[in-house]
Amino acid sequence: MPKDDYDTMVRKMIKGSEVVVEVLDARFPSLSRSGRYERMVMRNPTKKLLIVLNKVDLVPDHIVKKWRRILSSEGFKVIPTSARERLSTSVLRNAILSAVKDDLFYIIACFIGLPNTGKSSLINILKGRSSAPVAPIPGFTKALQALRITTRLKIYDTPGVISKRLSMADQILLGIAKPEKLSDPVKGAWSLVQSIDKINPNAIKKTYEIEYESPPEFLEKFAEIRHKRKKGGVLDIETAARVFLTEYNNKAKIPVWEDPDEYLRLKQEKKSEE
Ligand SMILES: Nc1nc2c(ncn2[C@@H]2O[C@H](COP(=O)(O)OP(=O)(O)OP(=O)(O)O)[C@@H](O)[C@H]2O)c(=O)[nH]1
Ligand SMILES: [Mg+2]
Repeated sequence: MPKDDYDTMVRKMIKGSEVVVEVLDARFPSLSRSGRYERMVMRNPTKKLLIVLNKVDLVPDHIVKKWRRILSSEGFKVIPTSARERLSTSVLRNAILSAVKDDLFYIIACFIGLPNTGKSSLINILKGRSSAPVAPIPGFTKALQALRITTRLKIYDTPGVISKRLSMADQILLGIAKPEKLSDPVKGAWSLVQSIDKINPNAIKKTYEIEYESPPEFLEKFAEIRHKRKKGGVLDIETAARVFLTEYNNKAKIPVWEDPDEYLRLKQEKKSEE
């Protein structure tokens, strides 16, 4: 289904829901936000928006706390969770139920967000058994799925929608660009190394114990230690690039997250320019 149709589907869901739960990747809260959907919910005073920072198991506590403070100060109710470790999922259920007034007995909530942030995983836990298919493949949920969580609460799982404002480099960093769909995986891998180095210059070096001066040098050494060679013994950089990208997406081995202080600094800078 084309991306625009997913967007239409999510908009329809937001229109039909009392509570909208925006699931962000706790590693990249600012990058994974959708201002457009947020504004759509905020414009309507009868709707409530909850922001979930999921995958907190991949981020140090003090970073999660800072993001929570920042987003709360912007006026949002923020709930940090980990579907993997089943952290705070009942807090999330209670927050959804108490977001609306008591006189409203039946509540419809929808979960929105970029692909792969953990929407289906969280809904499965709230439901208590696997109902929404989960996969390490971005764009796994293809259609709307309604799940009754309690007598009062029905939740719609929506497919993740990639915003047009996200650059390819950011999509790769967020792990939502499928390696097999990239026209040039080598350039994709270089871009990922560059993005990660910018945020945390030691993350890749420590994870793979490889010293390098540039992304191409890293990838060559990565191909070497993974024994990726073509017939004749020449290094197979393209296969190494795919392996590196796939590992990054599926195993979350590299410790990397957006810096909340940098976010605040940029926000301040923008303000003083206005
Ligand atoms: N480490 C970690 N991984 C998680 C967590 N929640 C989900 N995942 C993993 O993230 C991947 C995507 O999870 P899904 O629940 O399918 O994500 P989704 O948001 O429904 O994705 P789409 O359907 O593509 O929009 C899976 O490999 C999950 O196992 C979490 O809290 N921590
Ligand atoms: Mg899903």
